Amino acid sequence: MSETLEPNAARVASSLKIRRVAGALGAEVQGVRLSADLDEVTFTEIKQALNRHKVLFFRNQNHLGDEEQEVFAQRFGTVVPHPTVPSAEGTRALFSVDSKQGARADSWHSDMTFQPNYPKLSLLRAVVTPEAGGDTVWANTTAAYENLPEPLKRLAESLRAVHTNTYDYASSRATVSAKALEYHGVFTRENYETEHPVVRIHPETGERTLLLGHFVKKFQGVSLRDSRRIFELLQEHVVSQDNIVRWSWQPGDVAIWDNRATQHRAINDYGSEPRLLRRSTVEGETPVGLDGLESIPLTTH
Ligand SMILES: O=C(O)CCC(=O)C(=O)O
Ligand SMILES: [Fe+2]
Repeated sequence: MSETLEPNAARVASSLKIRRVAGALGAEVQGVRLSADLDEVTFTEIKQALNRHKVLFFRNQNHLGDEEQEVFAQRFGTVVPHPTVPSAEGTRALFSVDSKQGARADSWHSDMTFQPNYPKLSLLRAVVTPEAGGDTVWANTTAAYENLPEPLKRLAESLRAVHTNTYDYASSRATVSAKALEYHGVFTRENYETEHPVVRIHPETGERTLLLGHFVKKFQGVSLRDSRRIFELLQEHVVSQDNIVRWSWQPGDVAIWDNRATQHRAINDYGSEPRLLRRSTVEGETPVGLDGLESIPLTTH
């Protein structure tokens, strides 16, 4: 890893404390009050830490309401709404992860990869958390690529995947609640499909990273049956136990992740308890594969 990603230099100038949470990725940042007018030194240090640790956690950000979250997220770039799920009431582009609305997000994905320039970064704030459970886990898709044996790296590099928002949500569930079905209906009310390289080059760190997750429908030029097998083979390397970090939420916590270098999912172990988080997503760049070929939108809107 390049020395320029080390946060030590900037640490002298700001009061940030960075504590790694797991071996593979993830760090808790202490000593900062997130807001739109955060000084440039601290903000730069946060962005450097994000490139290095992939997901950052901030406790006790209870001063952030919906409005403050939205303006802070804008510091990172253009904040984009979800294309099919209406934004939370009274907000410009906040996405509600609300258990009462059937949103459980409990399978591995990167956000909105069914779009060409899917978000580079997501910012999630806990509003209501269950007494126990409802954690979120993230996986490091850069390490997943790096740790593949050479022949599997070559296989991944040769593949292009079709990502869709109308993925087969119900296939891994014995039962699906009426609320979850209704939510899925809204999520899929318009079809978005994009062809992405399976290995993309991260535009900021230059690292290679695996671009998979539950929006993958198939690989181009490969049967559905073989696609499923290849997907499982590669995806298992992403989500292995030694490649993840887990965060146990308290109200006022904020997580910011590099959506180009991670996947995530919620742990659905809190029954009917309420759980509410609010997410901002910041527009990303269209991925480029190792052959220089960009992602291709397969649907028009
Ligand atoms: O509910 C969670 O923990 C994660 C939700 C999610 O996938 C997201 O906010 O992008
Ligand atoms: Fe997500």
